[in-house]
Amino acid sequence: MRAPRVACLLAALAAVSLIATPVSSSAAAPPAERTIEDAVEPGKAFDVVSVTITAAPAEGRKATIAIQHDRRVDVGDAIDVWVDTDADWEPDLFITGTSYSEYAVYRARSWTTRGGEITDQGCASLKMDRRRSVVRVDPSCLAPSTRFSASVRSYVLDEPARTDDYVPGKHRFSPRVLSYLPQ
Ligand SMILES: [Ca+2]
Ligand SMILES: [Ca+2]
Repeated sequence: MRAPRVACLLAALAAVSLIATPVSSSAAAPPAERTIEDAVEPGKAFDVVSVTITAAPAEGRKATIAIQHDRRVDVGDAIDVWVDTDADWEPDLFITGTSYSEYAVYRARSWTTRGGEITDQGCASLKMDRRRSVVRVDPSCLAPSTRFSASVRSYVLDEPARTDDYVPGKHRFSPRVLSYLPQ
């Protein structure tokens, strides 16, 4: 009689810990990485199929926003990325670039208004290569940051606005990710 009861108790404890662990950790801190899958859409000019947002490995290092496309980058392909670094769901940085890796970085005043250009401050960079566009960003370049989120628009210069692909959506941020891996 005793052994089954102990086994039963252990199973119950295991079940409780399985339930309790993810709930408490997600309430305390966001994950260090998230991937947002996006539909394959032939009607989009420079289709995005996923965006993976990853914490910087340590203070002073860069976090990454890796955008996967369904084809190789070509002349005229372009990327806009908004980043919220102070966790108020308002854009702080705006990175815009065209193939293959010409880009500019601005402070963002809103989703549609840029502040000053800060490309030479090393806050962020963009590299478009084969099927990937990768933004590397210093989450704390404007102010100390603990979590961040991103929003992506891909498009082709001179193509109509309806062919733009927004992930996770137009003027919408991804769920938050840690700015830095816990040390
Ligand atoms: Ca898509
Ligand atoms: Ca913000």
